Amino acid sequence: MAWSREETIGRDEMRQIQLGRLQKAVADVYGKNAVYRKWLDEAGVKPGDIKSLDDIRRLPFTTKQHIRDQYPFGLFSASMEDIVEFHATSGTTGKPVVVPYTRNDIELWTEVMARTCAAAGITKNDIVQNIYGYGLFTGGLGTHYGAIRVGATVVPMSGGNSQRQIMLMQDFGSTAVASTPSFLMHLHEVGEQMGVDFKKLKLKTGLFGAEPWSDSMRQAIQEKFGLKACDLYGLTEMIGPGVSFECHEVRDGLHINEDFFYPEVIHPESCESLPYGEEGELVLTTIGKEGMPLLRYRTRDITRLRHGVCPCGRTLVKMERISGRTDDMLIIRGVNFFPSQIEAIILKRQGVSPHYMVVVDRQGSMDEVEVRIEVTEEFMAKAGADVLKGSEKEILKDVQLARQKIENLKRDIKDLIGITAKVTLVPPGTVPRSEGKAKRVEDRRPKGIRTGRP
Ligand code: DLL
Repeated sequence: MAWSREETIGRDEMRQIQLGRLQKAVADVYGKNAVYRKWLDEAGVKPGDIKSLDDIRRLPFTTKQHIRDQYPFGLFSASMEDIVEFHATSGTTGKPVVVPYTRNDIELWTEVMARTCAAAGITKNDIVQNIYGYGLFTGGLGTHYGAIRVGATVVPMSGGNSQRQIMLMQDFGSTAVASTPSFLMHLHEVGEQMGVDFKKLKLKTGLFGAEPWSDSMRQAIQEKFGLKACDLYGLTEMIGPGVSFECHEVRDGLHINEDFFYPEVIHPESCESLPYGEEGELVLTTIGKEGMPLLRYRTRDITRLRHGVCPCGRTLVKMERISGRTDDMLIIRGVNFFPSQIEAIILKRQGVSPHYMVVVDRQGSMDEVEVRIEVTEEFMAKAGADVLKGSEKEILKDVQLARQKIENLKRDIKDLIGITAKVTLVPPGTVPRSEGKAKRVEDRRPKGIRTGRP
């Protein structure tokens, strides 16, 4: 069942709501923020020029760099006395992006996250173990607000503390979990060492996002934990988690909260708007936010949009699961690929685990790719035992098996992506783990030649 009426209204009514809110958003930034007023003046657009939704194309784009250039408060449209909370990106590649929330923004966030929780099937009968980080990262508090709004009991764990997470998951009988998919896979490893069978726990729902994850990863999580995994998308600049969500009934694309975030898809190079159904970069405009409304924000995330009524009854426009980012995209010897494609390959093969790292380097004028993949504990234990036994025949068999695995993985990578990569099998636990988003790429090439993109 949908949480709010707006999730199931007709197209005409939605477009009317969107137009009214878009007009207000443009008038607000023009009237309340000197930087946006300058940008709009430069683009030759006045708030009164927005007469239809198509007029959004007349507005200039906003990029992460634009926000960084105004660090920390230059793009705020509300005064400090109306701001009640800050969040920010981690800022690993420079100054963080700081986002302010007014009371109404917190209300909007709570509303979209309540929709998300309800769509995943979370109710007041659930105990939600919230593993997203609390603090400046938006995952923890966003999920917290939404879960409380639907009446669930929140266990505000934040990230890390794997053994404690598992202990409380067992003792409290958590029925839902909210986490990055990579961290949950890590918990499974730790749990296995503790002798925990996660399938016997009460978990039945999972809210996963904050990083790209494949359908194979979804299947692996569902099998290992015996739960239903729903995707959840968002970004700090917009609000945090809650831009779009999957319904547990269908899980085929994410419903966009388009009454608050107006979506477009553009060609990442020509910046032309693309029709529904075509893949490109997602661009979002906040229509309803007060602290820092953003016009046509370039997310760098790649997806496509779809209209239509979902069998769950929601009429909200859907976006496909994110296939990668324009700026994460690796271009190796002219071939474009996303590291997440490697994950799907690994998950199909026995004896290796989905902990991997793609290392890109340049030898002379050639790009070289190495994919480091962890073997499973079982594989390692058997090989170790054979060495101890000193059985030459068995050791030889293990080596042959490892070689075969490497060849198979190399072939899979070549078939899917078209590049010849070096595959190295490494012992379990040696690929660095992250408590938040997994870091999958180490690009050692000089900066200018990494992706060929600005
Ligand atoms: O990751 C907000 C969030 C928290 C979303 C918890 C979902 C759950 P940022 O740290 O600003 O915000 O990172 C935003 O993460 O532009 C995407 O590239 C990526 N991302 C977020 N959700 C997904 C997802 C949070 N479901 C960036 N699938 C976005 C793929 C995702 N990528």
